[in-house]
Amino acid sequence: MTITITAFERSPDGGKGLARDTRVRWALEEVGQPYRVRLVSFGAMKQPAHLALHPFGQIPTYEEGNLALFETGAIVHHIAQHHEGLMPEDAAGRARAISWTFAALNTVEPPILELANAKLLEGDKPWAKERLPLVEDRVRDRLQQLSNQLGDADWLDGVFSAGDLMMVSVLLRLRASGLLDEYPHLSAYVARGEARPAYRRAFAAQLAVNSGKPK
Ligand code: GTB
Repeated sequence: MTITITAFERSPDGGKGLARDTRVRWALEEVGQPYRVRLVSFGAMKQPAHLALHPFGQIPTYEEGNLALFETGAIVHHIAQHHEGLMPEDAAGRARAISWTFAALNTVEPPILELANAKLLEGDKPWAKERLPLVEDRVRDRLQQLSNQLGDADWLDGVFSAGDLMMVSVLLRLRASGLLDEYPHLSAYVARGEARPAYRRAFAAQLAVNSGKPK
């Protein structure tokens, strides 16, 4: 059955791979599933046709036959459950991979988003300079904990899994801040993720959409 995802018609990052369709593309590439992409404008995302797929008017969405999903956690989990390549063989390993997926989304991503918002949305507020170091330190706390856990292992729990895919995707958002460079185990981990052929194909596909002339 054909898989169709949605992505920004033009991503605000200009193709750096930070919009969340990249993690879904990456998951599909890891499991070798072809997919189509429907590009949507910011305006179209808030129209009834898209809201029927995504109640919050966002990308990405995932359609496969009668099934329509939103939320990257749910989408990547669905892909991992139905295709080989993103989950360990054993039941306990699969459960732990799911824990890491949730940890990426619920524990590591929130302070990273807080930092992005502090810079992008609140950077011009009179209190922004005072608040920023506090927000950065909350990110550092999480990075230190994650780095302690990972050590010099390649992946979070043995073999590469959906948990690593999600964790690397979340950490990539930090690259421009320089914070990742303070944790060599984590920068090496992210680099390993980016070096995967499936990630490279996903990155190239989103770049092809976003590197063209202004539409
Ligand atoms: N929790 C949801 C999920 O994981 O699927 C979050 C989805 C989400 O935030 N989607 C964003 C969106 O549609 C795009 S990815 N925003 C439009 C809106 O809400 O109106 C977030 C994003 C956007 C841009 C950059 N960037 O330019 O660097 C990075 C990340």
